[in-house]
Amino acid sequence: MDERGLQQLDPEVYGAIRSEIGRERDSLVMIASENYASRAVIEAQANVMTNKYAEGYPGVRYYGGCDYVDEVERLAVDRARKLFGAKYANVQPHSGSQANMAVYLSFLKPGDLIMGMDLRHGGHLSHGSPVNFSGTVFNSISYGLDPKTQRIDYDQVRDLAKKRKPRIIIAGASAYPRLIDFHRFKEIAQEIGCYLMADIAHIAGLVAVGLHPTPVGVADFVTSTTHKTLRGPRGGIILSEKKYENKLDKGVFPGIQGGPLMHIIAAKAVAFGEALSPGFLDYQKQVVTNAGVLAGELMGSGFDLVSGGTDNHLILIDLTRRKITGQEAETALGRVGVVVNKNSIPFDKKGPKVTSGLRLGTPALTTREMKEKEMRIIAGLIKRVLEDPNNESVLMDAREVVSDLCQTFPIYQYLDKER
Ligand code: DSN
Repeated sequence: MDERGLQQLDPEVYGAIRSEIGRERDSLVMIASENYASRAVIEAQANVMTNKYAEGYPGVRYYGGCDYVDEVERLAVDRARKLFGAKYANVQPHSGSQANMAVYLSFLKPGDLIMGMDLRHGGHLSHGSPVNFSGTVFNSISYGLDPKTQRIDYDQVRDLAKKRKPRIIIAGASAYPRLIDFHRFKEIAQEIGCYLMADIAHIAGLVAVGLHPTPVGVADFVTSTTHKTLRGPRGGIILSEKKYENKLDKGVFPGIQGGPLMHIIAAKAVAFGEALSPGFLDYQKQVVTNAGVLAGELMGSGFDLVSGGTDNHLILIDLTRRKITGQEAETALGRVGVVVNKNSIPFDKKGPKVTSGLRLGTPALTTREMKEKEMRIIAGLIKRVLEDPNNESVLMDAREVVSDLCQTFPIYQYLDKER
């Protein structure tokens, strides 16, 4: 076998990866769903377990040679259960969407009615959007936010659920800056006799340390990704009760997946171990503090925020009253090295490719150990850029501020030694 390293064997791919390392280091990553995985997580996913087929579950596989992959899957499951206080964990879903798909297909029939938050109000594609499998395999209806408070209108959720009687209600979001009351959702689900699924992909890290009320033990099913606030490898998990174990296990494999990605499961185990360590609470506290300070500074500078602030790791700026669209704002900030994404806001008059909103998050900046002081600096530069996006001298100054911050808060220094 050719045992040359990547740099020698494939300089093109190696070059792109080196460029990506540079991009992640030299910019302020403020996409609310992104983070920097630790060295240990990255090392764990770049391992020979990528070679191993392991259809089935630990101890009951359809392939020989599974002793060591069994070991890492057991570790991942045990740690996930401990981290979230769950009776059951499945760590095999390749992604959050796969986790959601496995739940739906385990407990619903094609054509059944599902009910999630409207994508345009902050929901997720896999919660019933018509352009996603969840809205084509199943019939779907959606609840939205209260136009005044821009928070979940639980009375509307209840009225809609009582009228339309979905088989499952999905509580969870991709762009909702406020706490979600899973108990209120559970009451509604119980009232109409349907399942409740909580998708905590965005807030999993906060939930793990108790900074957001947990849906575990409240919702029938809890799904998540592992790479956002949880800071693990890209992937998904399902948490639930013992009574649903058989159906969920079969729903994932053979239901929707074949061989699990055992190298990723090894990295999930590492990430759950990191999340169980005491430092993780401090990290999550700082994520929330940073988001609060950033929100306060932006509002102090005259920006409108959806719902008037944040309780979690993300902020949604409403640009309606400004002379700039979400798309233009994303581009302008991108030019100075602040990486964000345009995002629809509730009742947005602009389409999803333009939008009137900008979503910002603090998980990645906080991993770089930035704190309140840096949030104030960043809020100032966002204001200057968004108010004068075509002024080259404003952009040049902002680029310098970004560069100073990136140098003061370095990341992935160990990769320099691995050229
Ligand atoms: N696309 C992810 C996000 O950015 O929130 C959700 O899957």
